[in-house]
Amino acid sequence: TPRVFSGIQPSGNLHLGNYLGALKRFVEMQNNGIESIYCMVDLHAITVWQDPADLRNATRELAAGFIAAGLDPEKSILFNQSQVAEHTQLAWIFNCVARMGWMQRMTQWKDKAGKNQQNASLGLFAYPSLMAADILVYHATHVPVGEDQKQHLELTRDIAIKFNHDYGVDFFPITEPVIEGAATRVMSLRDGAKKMSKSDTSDASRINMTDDADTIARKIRKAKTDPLALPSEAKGLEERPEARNLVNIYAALSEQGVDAVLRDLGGKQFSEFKPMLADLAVAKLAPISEEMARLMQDVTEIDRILQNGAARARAIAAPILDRTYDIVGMVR
Ligand code: AQP
Repeated sequence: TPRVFSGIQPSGNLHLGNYLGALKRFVEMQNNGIESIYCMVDLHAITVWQDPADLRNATRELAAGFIAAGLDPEKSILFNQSQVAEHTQLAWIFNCVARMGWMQRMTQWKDKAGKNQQNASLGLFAYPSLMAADILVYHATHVPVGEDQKQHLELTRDIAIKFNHDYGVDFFPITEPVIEGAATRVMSLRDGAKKMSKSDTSDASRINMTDDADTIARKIRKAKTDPLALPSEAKGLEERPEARNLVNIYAALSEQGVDAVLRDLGGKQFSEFKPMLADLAVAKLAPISEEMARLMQDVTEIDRILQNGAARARAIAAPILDRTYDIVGMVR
């Protein structure tokens, strides 16, 4: 039976890319009746420095974002990673399965560690091993993510394959990444070559889930574009990364294909298209951000939901970790 797992880091600035690439699709999976486990991955967040008070707030705000976007804590399991110790316990086993060379090839490691790798945290280097544990401690079969996580998911498969091979078992499933839709890689509004990112120092580069209507409209109005009109088919967006990005966002928000959008809107200038996109973005995001703000007024309720989710998550993870320890030869 299919089981879905995915996570988002509570590192602040939850943005439109996280929503379209991840959250919105989590809700679709849940509503298709697939057993779904979603995690605020706080242990991943601290691989780079997080102020403790900010981390606490970002974790609750992310949980509010999940619920406001349509995740039902009764149907899906919602929790934060550090409350289920089995993730880190399995990650240690995987640290002993994975190879240094595998980690060194990860583009996120290279990007985030930058030039001074010696000064990056050991946690940042081992990040993909913990991510493999997040997924495999539930024997999850499908992982909905944005395009940027594809390489980490391939590594998750490699770890499962090597574990199964080394111990001569058929224990961990080979998970399928689910990377689909018009917005698997939402780009920065200021630079069509960079992905929209929480850590971009320019706030104008992204639409935050907490932005109000005026801010969203202003950021879209100022988004970088080219002087041409919209083409009438997707082919016409090749070599036009900024235009393609805005059309992809429109398509994803309006739940249409890019070709369908361009059949309607081809020939329009950006001066006309941008206000349409802004109206659509506000219509879709404002109810979510309002609900997030409402939920954040009662953090004890959020904490209760996370705690309850953690207990349900642990009930699945504990027996799988136990069997893993048996396979590895730990005396119990
Ligand atoms: N620009 C994006 N387009 C589509 N999907 C995206 N995701 C992230 N950025 C985009 C997806 O969101 C989920 C959670 O991401 P995360 O917080 O775990 O990872 P991240 O890559 O660290 O997010 P950011 O926003 O880019 O943060 P920084 O700046 O720290 O790198 C994942 O499914 C991811 O694919």
